[in-house]
Amino acid sequence: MNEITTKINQANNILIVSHRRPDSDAIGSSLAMFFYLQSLGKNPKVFNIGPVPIYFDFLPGIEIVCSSENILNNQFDLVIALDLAGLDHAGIDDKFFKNNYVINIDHHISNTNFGNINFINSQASSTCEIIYTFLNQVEFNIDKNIANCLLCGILDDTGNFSNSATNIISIKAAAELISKGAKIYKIDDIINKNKSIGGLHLWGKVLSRMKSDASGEIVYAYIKEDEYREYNIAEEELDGLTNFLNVICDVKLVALFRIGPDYTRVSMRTNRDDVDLSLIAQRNGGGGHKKAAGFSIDNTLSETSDLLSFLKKDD
Ligand SMILES: [Mn+2]
Repeated sequence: MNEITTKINQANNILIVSHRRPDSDAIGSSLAMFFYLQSLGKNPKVFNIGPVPIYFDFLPGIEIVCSSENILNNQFDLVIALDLAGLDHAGIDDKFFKNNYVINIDHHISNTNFGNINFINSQASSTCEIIYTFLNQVEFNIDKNIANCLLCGILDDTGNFSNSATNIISIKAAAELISKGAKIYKIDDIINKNKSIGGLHLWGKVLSRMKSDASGEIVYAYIKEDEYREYNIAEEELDGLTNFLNVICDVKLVALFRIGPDYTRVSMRTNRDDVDLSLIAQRNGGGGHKKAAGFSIDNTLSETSDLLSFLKKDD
């Protein structure tokens, strides 16, 4: 922790970067760090390759998130990577990280420790929780903007304080963030109630495709990315669908395949304590947590492909 504050004190131009297809934790922690650095008189910038879901527009500071790689041509004294389990998740050339001094702050158990300083706490519910603890330790006075950003990440990564990542620190942090002005009901409206009719029609189609393996323990479904266009919806409308599949009881894991033109992305969830999805993800070149993880395949698949083979490698 001291090492981190020393490096921040020495730096002026600082780039904050998180993972592509950012979630509440990536964006919330990035913006909270941005406001903190700005209050220290630094010159911080936030980069995310995107796409940044439009429903994050309510977050204070969202307009400063830059998705153009041109920003990477600037000189930085320091790069702070947040919620970024591995360099390949940033969606940019690894060289950028190799050429800069990197502080890596994350809660993914699969984090590859790519930073010059690695502050990884896989017990933390979220990167936002880690940032909250950090700001308290440096006795920084959290304001309303930072409180909203941090609570957004904590609320989403804990599944509204209900999943296995939920811990006493996240709940205490939430209470304090609310006392600082965070609006929990507004955050919940934005991150959990952001679908359109067309989006739910597509959810229905994907749900109707659910299949299970012979044992009935693995349940999976797929979506083809051109269906977003067919239904005239943004990709982010499918956010939450993998969590929704995870309401099925007595299964080992659920998975959603997002089939693109030259890649396929797989997200997995489980409720079982004896299953470690981060291992399945890592075997396929991905990462994540024990109960929520994902990976990408470098080619497109068809609905008749052996989707199950990617999930069963750990057996
Ligand atoms: Mn996270």
